[in-house]
Amino acid sequence: MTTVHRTCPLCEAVCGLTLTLDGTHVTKVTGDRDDPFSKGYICPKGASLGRLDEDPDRLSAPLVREGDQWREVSWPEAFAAVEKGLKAISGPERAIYLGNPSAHSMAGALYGGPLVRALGTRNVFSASTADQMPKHVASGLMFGHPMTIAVPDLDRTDFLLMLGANPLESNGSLCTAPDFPGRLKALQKRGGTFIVVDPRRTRTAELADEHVFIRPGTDAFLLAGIAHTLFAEDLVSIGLPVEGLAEVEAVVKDFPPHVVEAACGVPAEVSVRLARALAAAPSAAVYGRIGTCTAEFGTVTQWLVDVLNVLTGNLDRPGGAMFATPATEGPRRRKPYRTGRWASRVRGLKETNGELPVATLADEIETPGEGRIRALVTVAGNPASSAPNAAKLAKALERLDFMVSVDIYLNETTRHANVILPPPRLLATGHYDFALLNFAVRNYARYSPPIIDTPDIETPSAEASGAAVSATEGPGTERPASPTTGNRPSESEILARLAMIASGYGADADPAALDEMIIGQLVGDHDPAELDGDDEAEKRLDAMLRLGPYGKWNGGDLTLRKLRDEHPHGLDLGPLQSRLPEILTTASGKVELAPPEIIEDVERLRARLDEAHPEFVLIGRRHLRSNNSWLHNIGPLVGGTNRCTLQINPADVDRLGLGEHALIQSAAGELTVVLEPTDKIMPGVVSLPHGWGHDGVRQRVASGNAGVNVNVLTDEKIIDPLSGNAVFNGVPVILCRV
Ligand SMILES: Nc1nc2c(c(=O)[nH]1)N[C@H]1C(S)=C(S)[C@@H](COP(=O)(O)OP(=O)(O)OC[C@H]3O[C@@H](n4cnc5c(=O)[nH]c(N)nc54)[C@H](O)[C@@H]3O)O[C@H]1N2
Ligand SMILES: Nc1nc2c(c(=O)[nH]1)N[C@H]1C(S)=C(S)[C@@H](COP(=O)(O)OP(=O)(O)OC[C@H]3O[C@@H](n4cnc5c(=O)[nH]c(N)nc54)[C@H](O)[C@@H]3O)O[C@H]1N2
Ligand code: SF4
Ligand SMILES: [Mo]
Repeated sequence: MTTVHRTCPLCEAVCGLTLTLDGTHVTKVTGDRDDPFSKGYICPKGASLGRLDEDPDRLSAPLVREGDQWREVSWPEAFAAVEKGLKAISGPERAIYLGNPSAHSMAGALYGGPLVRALGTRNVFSASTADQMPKHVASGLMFGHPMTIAVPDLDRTDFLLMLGANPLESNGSLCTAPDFPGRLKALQKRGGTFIVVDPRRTRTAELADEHVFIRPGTDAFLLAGIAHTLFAEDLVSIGLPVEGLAEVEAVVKDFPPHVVEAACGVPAEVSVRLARALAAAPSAAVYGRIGTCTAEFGTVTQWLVDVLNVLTGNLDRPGGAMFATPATEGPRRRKPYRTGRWASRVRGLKETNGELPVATLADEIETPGEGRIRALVTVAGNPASSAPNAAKLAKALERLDFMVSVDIYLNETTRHANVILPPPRLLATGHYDFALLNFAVRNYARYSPPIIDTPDIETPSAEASGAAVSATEGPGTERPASPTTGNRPSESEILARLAMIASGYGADADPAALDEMIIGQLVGDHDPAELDGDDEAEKRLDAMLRLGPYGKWNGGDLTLRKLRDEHPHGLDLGPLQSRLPEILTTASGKVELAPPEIIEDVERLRARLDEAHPEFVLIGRRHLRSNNSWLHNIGPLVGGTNRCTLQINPADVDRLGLGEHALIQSAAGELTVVLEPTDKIMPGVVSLPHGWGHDGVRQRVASGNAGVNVNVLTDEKIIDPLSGNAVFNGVPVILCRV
C-alpha cells in the first residue's frame, strides 16, 4: 500500500486528496488534511475518484466508427484516420468545441489555444457560452480583461448576498473555495450574515440567514432596484477611480423597488432592506452565479453585481469582492476589451472572447452555403447533452463529414464521431489548475505530478483484441481488451498531435516542436534549459510559474521544482490583496461603470418591466453527487434514486390535477417527466436538472438510469445578446396531464 496526494479535478473547489494505492489500484480516498487551502475537505465525488479512474466503461483504446460499429485501433492508426478526415476540409469549414473538463485539465489550458489556432477557423465553441460568458463580458468591459473577475472575499466578508448559486451542491463556481459550506458557516460564526436569492429553497438557502424567492430570469430587476435605492438614499460610497457613475445613476432611476417588485416578485421593502444592509455592513460582497448567468439578461445582471460592489465601496477591499493573484498570471496589456470582432455566419451573433455561441453550433452545421461547418473536433465536451436544443444539435452532428472527439467515454456526443481518442487514466496525468486559481478566495498553488506510470486501466477481460463491438452494449457485456496500442499518449500529447495534424504537419510530426516554439516565445531572454519537468507540459508550467507574480524570474523564488518537491500538499500564498488600479486594462485606466453596450441593453430590460409573465418557467439545478452529464456511470454516486425529476410546487400539481407524471412542452420540444412535488420551489416555477437523458451511450450504469434531457426543452433561439450565452433559466413551458 502506498499513499499519494493530488488535487481533485472534478469541480472548481480544487480539494487536495489523499489516495491509498494497492499497486495502481485506488483503495481509499480521503481529504488531504495537510492541504493549506482545503484542509481535509472532501465531497462524495472526490471520494469516488478511484471508481471513476477505474471505470471499466472508460475507453482504453482509440475507436474508429464504421457505420454503427466501432473498431478499436492503435494510436498511429487513429491519428492517421484524423489526418485523412481533416485534410479534406479547409480551415473555415472546421470547428472546435471545448467542454467543461478542459477548463480543469493541463491539456486544455496548455494545448486548447494552440489547437484552436492550428485548425485555422473562427468556428470556436465551448461550454463557456452555456455557462459564464456573461461574467467574462461584463468584467472585460468594466475592468479591461475578461479574466479580471472579482470573487467574494469569503473568509473575511461580513455580509454576502448570493444570487443563483447553490454551493452546498455545486461546491462553488467562479469562486474557488474548497469547503464552501464550512466557509459559509465560519462567516456566520464570526457574526456575519449571508442571504440567498433563488427561486428554490436550496440547501444553501436553508443554511442562510435569509432566503429570498425570485422569479427566474429577473435578478437584473432586483439588483437595479438595489442600486436605485443606494442612490436615492445617498448610500453610495466609492473608494476607487471610476468612470460613468452619473450614467449608472441615470439608468437605474427607472427601477425603483416598488416598480421592479411586480417584475421580479421580490417585495419592495426587501430590496430596500438589502440595499441598506449592503451599505451598512463593515464589508460586503454580492456574488451571482449560474442561475444569473444563463438567463436572458445575463450580462446586465453580472454588470449590476459588480456595480453594487463598487457603489458600496466593496470592490477590491478586504471582505468585499476581490481579485486573486494566481501564480501563473501573465502580464496584461492595456487594450480595451471588445466583443463582436466578427459574427456567426448564419445568425450574425457576436463573437465574445474569440468564441461563437454554442446556441448556434447546430445552425452552422445545418445551413448550406460557403463556410458551412463540415468537420468538428470536440474535447472533453458533451454538447449533444449540454447545449440548448440539444436534440437539434445531435441531429446536426450526423451531417458532419468528419468528427473527432477527445473523450474518456462513448456518449451522446462522441457516438457521432468518426474517431474517438481517449486520454489515459487520471492518476497517470499531472494536474495544475491554471484557470480556476484565477478565481480563488485565497492565493494558492498546488501541482500534482502523475502518480502512476500505467496509463491504462487494467481490465481482466482476455477476449480477442480488435474485435468489433456494437455501439451500445447492454449492461453486463464484457468489453474486449484493447489491442496493443504502443505508448498511450497523454491528453496533452493527443491535443498537441491534433494541432500538428490540423496545421498540415501530419500524423507523424513530433509535437515537441510546438512546445519548443511556445516556450521560446514565453521565456524571452531567460534560458529554457533552466526549466524543469518530465514532459513539455511540465516545462511550460515551470516557465509560467517562474515568470508569474511569485516567480524566480520575477523577483520571487517560485519554480515548479519548489512547488512540487517542497509543497506537495500545496502552497498557501496568503489572503487576497487589493490590486486596483494596477490590474485595470481599460482605456481610461479606471473602472468603467457604464460601458455603452451595457447601458444600451438596460433599455431592453426597461421594456420588460410591464410584460406579462408566462404561467410556468423552467429552471435547472445541480446535485452534489452528480457532475453535468458524466458521473452517472459511477454506481455508488448515483445510488438507487431517480434524481432526474421535475420539482414543482404542490399547489401547481393540485391546480392542474397532475399525477405522478406530466408532459412538459416548450418552444423547442417536449418531454414526459416524473414529478417531485415540493414546497421548496416557487409556484409557477419548475426545475429539471441537466446532464440526463442518456441515450446510445456505452456506459452500463448510466444507461440503466437514463432520465430525460432537459435540453430538449431549452430554446437555442433565445440568448443573452451581449454574451451569446445560452438561456437555461426562465424558459417558458406548458404542463399537461398524461
Ligand atoms: N439545461 C442546462 N444545460 C446546461 C447547464 C444547466 O445548468 N442547465 N449547465 C451548463 C454548464 S454550466 C456547463 S459547464 C455545460 C457543460 O457542458 P459540456 O462541457 O459540454 O458537458 P459535460 O457534461 O461537462 O461533459 C464533459 C465531457 O468530458 C468528458 N471528460 C471527462 N473528463 C475528461 C478528461 O479528463 N478528458 C477528456 N478529454 N474528456 C473528459 C466526459 O466524458 C464528457 O463527455 O453544460 C451546460 N448545460
Ligand atoms: N455536484 C455538482 N457540482 C458542480 C456541477 C454539477 O453538475 N454537480 N457543475 C459544475 C459547473 S459546470 C458549474 S458552472 C457550477 C455551477 O455552480 P452554481 O452556480 O452554484 O450552480 P447550481 O448548483 O446549479 O445553482 C444555481 C442555482 O440558481 C438557481 N436559479 C435558477 N434560476 C435562477 C434565477 O433566475 N435567479 C436566481 N437568483 N437563481 C436562479 C437554481 O435554483 C440553483 O439553486 O457547478 C459546478 N459544480
Ligand atoms: S468539492 Fe469538488 S474538488 Fe472537492 S472533492 Fe468534491 S468534487 Fe473534488
Ligand atoms: Mo459550468
